[in-house]
Amino acid sequence: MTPSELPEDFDKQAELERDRVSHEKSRLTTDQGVPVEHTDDSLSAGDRGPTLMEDFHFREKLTRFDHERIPERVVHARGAGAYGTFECYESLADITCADFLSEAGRKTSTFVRFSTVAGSRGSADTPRDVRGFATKFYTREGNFDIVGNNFPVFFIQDAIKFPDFVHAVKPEPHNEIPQAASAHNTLWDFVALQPETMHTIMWLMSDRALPRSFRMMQGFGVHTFRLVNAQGKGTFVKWHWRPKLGTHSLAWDEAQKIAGKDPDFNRRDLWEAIENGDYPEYELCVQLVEEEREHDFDFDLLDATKIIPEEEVPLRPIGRMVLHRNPDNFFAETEQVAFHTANVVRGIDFTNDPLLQGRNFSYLDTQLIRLGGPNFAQLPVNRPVAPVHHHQRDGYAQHRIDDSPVSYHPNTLGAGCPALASFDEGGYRHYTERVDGEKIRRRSDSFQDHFSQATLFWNSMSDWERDHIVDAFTFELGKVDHDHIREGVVAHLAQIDSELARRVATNVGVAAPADGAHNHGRRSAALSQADQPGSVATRKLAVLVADGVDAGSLEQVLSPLREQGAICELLGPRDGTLRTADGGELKTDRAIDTMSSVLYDAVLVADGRESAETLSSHGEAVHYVAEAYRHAKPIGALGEGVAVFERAPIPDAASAAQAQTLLVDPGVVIHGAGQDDLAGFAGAFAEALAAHRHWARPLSEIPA
Ligand code: HDE
Repeated sequence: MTPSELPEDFDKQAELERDRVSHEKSRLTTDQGVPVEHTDDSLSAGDRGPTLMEDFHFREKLTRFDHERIPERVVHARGAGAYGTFECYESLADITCADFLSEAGRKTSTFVRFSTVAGSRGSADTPRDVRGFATKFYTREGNFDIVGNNFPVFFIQDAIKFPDFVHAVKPEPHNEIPQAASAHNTLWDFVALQPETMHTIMWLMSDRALPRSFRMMQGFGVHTFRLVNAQGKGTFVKWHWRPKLGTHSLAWDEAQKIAGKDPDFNRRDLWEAIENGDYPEYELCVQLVEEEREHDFDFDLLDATKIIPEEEVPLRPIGRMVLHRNPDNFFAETEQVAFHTANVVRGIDFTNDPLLQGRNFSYLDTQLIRLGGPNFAQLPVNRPVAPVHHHQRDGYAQHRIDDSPVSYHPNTLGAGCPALASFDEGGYRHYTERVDGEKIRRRSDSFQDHFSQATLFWNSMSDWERDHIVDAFTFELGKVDHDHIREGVVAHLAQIDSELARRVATNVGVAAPADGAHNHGRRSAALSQADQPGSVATRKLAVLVADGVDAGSLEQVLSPLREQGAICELLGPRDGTLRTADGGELKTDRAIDTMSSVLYDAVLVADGRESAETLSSHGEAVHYVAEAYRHAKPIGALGEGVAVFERAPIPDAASAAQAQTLLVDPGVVIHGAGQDDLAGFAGAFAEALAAHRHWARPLSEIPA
C-alpha cells in the first residue's frame, strides 16, 4: 500500500485496535498460553520445604517482574499523554508540500506528551520548571514530531552545552538533592557564568513555569524550522500552540503545596478533563519569514534563545488539535512513545540552528538506550499509519516478519523492491542550501546579545507579573549558599533592568550592582499573561457545606455555573449525606479534610445558620477560604456563610455582608444580608471565576 492508497479518514485509533488486549472473561495463562491453576503459592518440596526450580510459573512471574522497569528519560522523565486529532484550516500548498497541511479539513491523528524537565519519573507535577509539549502527527506520509516546550526559548545556544546545563539543574550528584527543583547551588552557579541562559531564566522565574493545567499552556517549537513547497522554495517557520482556554498559572506557594497534596495534579487534570468529555484544544499557529528576510532582525533566527516578537511577525493560525482519548496503558503508550526532532515529513526541513542540529542526533540515540534497541518504531504508539518498507533488519524485539530473502538495495531478486520514491511519488527531498565556511569551534557574533530580549520580556510584564518574578529570584537565590553566585546572577540582572537587579539584590542580601545597560523600553504585549482569555468551563469549585445548609439558594447559584461547565464539588465536614435546613438531604462529594483548597480554582461557602456555624469552627474549612484568598482565587459566600469569611479573616467581609454590594474586591463575592438577587450573585461569581485569578491582591501581605 502506498500513502495515497490509504483511506481518507485513516485513523491511528483504528490502527491501534489490533494491539489492544482485553482481559474480559479471560483465564490466567503463562506467557506461553498455558492456563494456570494456582498462582498464590510457589511449588515446594513439602509444606515447609524449599521452592523447586521446575516451578516455571513462579520463575516466569518473578523474572518478568524483575525486568519491568526501563531507564527513565534523562530529561522530561515525568509526563502524561493523550491522543488527539489535528485538523487543518486551509491549504498551505503555496509554502509547504506537507500532505497533512495540504487541504482545509484534512484530519491527522496525533499523540501528545506533556512533561516536566528536571524531575524524575515519580516526581511531583508542579515544580518551577519548563514543561514539554511534544506532538506526534501520524500523517499519511509518515510521522512528524514537534518536540516543543511551553517556553519559546531555550537556556543555551549550542547542543554541546546541553549535558552541562542538565547536570547543573538536575539534583546534585553527591546527595541527589533537590528533586525537581531549580533552587539550588549548581543551577545558579551555571547561570551566573552563562549569560546566554538569562532570557529563558526570566521565563523560568515567571508564572509560565507554573502552569495551572496542561490544557492552559502554550507550546512552542522553539527553533526556526523550514517549510518547503513543491518548487523547492523554503520559508522559515516557528511553531506555536495556543490553548483555547488561555494561558494560566498557579501561585508559587500553591504550586509547592500541591506537590504534597496531589503530586499528580497536572496529570490528573488532563486525564479527568478527557474522561469528562472536556477535550483540551489548541490552535496551531505559524510565524512565517521569507528567506530573503533572514537578516532583517536584530537577532539571529538560528539562535534558540530568541523569539520573533509577534509585533514583527504575526501569528497565523493554520489548524487546531483536540485531545480526545486517554491512553489505555501508561507504560505501553506514554512511557514508550519516542519523539525525535528529525521525524519530519516532506515539506518540512531544518535550519542550521546549532541546538536543533544537536537534537537531531540526540533523540534517536537516547531512544536506543531507553527502549532497548533499534526496533522501537514498531511499538504501537510509535508506529506510523503510513506503510513502512525498508532493508533494515533484525535487532532486539523485531516484530516484523519480513518474508523476502532480499534485504539490500539495489536488487533484482526482489524486483527492485522496496523501490525508491521520486519526489513526484512522495519521496522526501532535502532542501538545497548552499553552505561554505571554515571548520571552526566558535559561536557566531550574531549570537552574542544575551540581554535585549530578557529586557523585552521584563518590560512586557504587568506589575503583578514583575512582583512574581522578583519573588521567584528571591526564593531561588535564597536557596543558594554562596554569595558570589548570588552576586553573579544579580550582575546579569543589571544588564536586563536596573530596578529588577536592585529589588533582587536587596532581597537576597547582596550589594546592588551599578546600573547596567540602558533599558531599551520596548515591549511585546503577547508575552504577558495579564489579558488571557478566560472561561468558567472546567474550573473546579469547592463548595463548603454542613448540616443545616440552605440547599435551595445553593442550587440556584450552582446550576448556572454547572451549565457553563464549572465542576462544583460539595465538601462537608465528613463524607456522606447532610441534613438540609428544610429537612431534606444533600449528598457531599468529598470530605473537607480529604481535599484541599489548593486543588480548586475557587471556594464558595453555602448559606444556612447551622451550616455556617459548624464551618466557622472547622479550622480546615476556614483555612480553605483564607488560603484561596491568598492564592488570588475567587471566593464567594452566600448569606450566613459569610461567617466563615469573618473567621478567615477576609478584609471588609463583615461590612459587605450588611451592605447591598456584591463585590468586596475583585474576586471576593458576597451575597449580603440585604440582597435577594441570587442570579446577580451567580453572574458576578461566574465572572470572577472566568478571570482565573485576581493577582492584584497583595498576596505577600496575606497570612495563610
Ligand atoms: Fe530535549 N531531549 N533536548 N529539548 N526534549 C529529550 O529525548 C535534547 C530541547 C524536549 O515527551 C530526550 O526521548 C538536547 C529543547 C521534550 O518524550 C533527549 C537538547 C526543547 C522532550 C533530549 C534538547 C526540548 C525532550 C530525553 C539541546 C524544546 C520530551 C528523552 C540541544 C524545543 C519528549 C528523549 C517526550 C526529551 C535531548 C533541548 C524538548 C535526551 C540534546 C530546546 C518535550 O534526547
